[in-house]
Amino acid sequence: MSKRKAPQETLNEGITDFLIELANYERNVNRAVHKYSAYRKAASVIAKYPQKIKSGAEAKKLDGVGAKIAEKIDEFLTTGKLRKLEKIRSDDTSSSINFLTRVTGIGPAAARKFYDEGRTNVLFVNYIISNECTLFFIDDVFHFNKRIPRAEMQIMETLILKELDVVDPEYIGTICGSYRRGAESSGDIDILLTHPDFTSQSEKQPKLLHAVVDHLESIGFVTDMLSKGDTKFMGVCQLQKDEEDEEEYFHRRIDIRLIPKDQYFCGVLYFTGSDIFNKNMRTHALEKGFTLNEYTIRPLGVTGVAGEPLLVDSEKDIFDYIQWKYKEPKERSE
Ligand code: DCP
Ligand code: MG
Ligand code: MN
Repeated sequence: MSKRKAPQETLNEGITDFLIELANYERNVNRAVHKYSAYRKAASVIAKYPQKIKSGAEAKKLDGVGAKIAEKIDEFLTTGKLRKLEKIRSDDTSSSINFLTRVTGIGPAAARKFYDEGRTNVLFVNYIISNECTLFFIDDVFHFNKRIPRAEMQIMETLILKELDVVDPEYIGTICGSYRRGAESSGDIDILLTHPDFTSQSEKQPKLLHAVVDHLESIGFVTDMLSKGDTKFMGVCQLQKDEEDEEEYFHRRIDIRLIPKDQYFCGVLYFTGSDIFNKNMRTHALEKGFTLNEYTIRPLGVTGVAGEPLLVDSEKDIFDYIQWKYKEPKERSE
């Protein structure tokens, strides 16, 4: 996508490249998310700057470029390289960790853990990743087995909905799962996402999902990727500690699904669960002559063949079709 940018955007490529390399180093090796963001921000304002930068002082006038970065720009402009980067590149630990993050698609925390465990074999790491959190040390670093307190879920919900709006105010997002049912704690974060541009009749729009994931990654919230498809992302996230917070937040499992607008409410109903409630509701739907799944509700003909999907504009519509009393998410444990 960025291949065909206007020519002036490559004017300062030398500078933006080294800033991004430094950003990745800070995130992947030092786990310094704020430094990572600072370098990213500087790279992004410089990429938009329409002239060739001739000095650190000139760059420093831009919002997001501070004294330290200006100094590095001067060094780069006079010597054509950066001692700090040369050192990083020749360092064993940082190049191994960087390598793992690039090749396996895992994030910095996991990469560091793998490295510390002496497991730098990419195939091995891939194997572990594909068997998701079955190994003690993955569990140890991510705390996947620890439930997420509701208060933390609420902070994440606020953050996610706010950031969705930043990417595009037209997104609609709902945190489903046990959280939506009012649970005091949740096992993971289940986000459903839709956008008016995406319906079951339109083409696939993986970009709508990836834009959100990339953004959540760029602010340091999404830390690791376990799998990324056109409509489903599975990964790891972590709230950043803020000045007033006493303790660090754990890594948490996060699932994001992109759903066509016309199938959104069937999706929300399904992913709100519980699984037992879903099963019971389906059984009831069948008794009333409908087949219900995570995508659609369809009437069953006398021969048992499902017809066209019915129009659904809310969860309540689905209850109405099957003549069932509406149940609030809180009442959906079974
Ligand atoms: N679901 C289902 N059948 C399954 C798996 C999932 O109906 N076999 C639906 C109901 C679940 C929802 O998807 O509520 C989300 O799945 P989770 O495994 O995340 O379950 P919960 O969010 O309900 O519980 P937890 O707090 O453990 O995450
Ligand atoms: Mg869940
Ligand atoms: Mn889930």
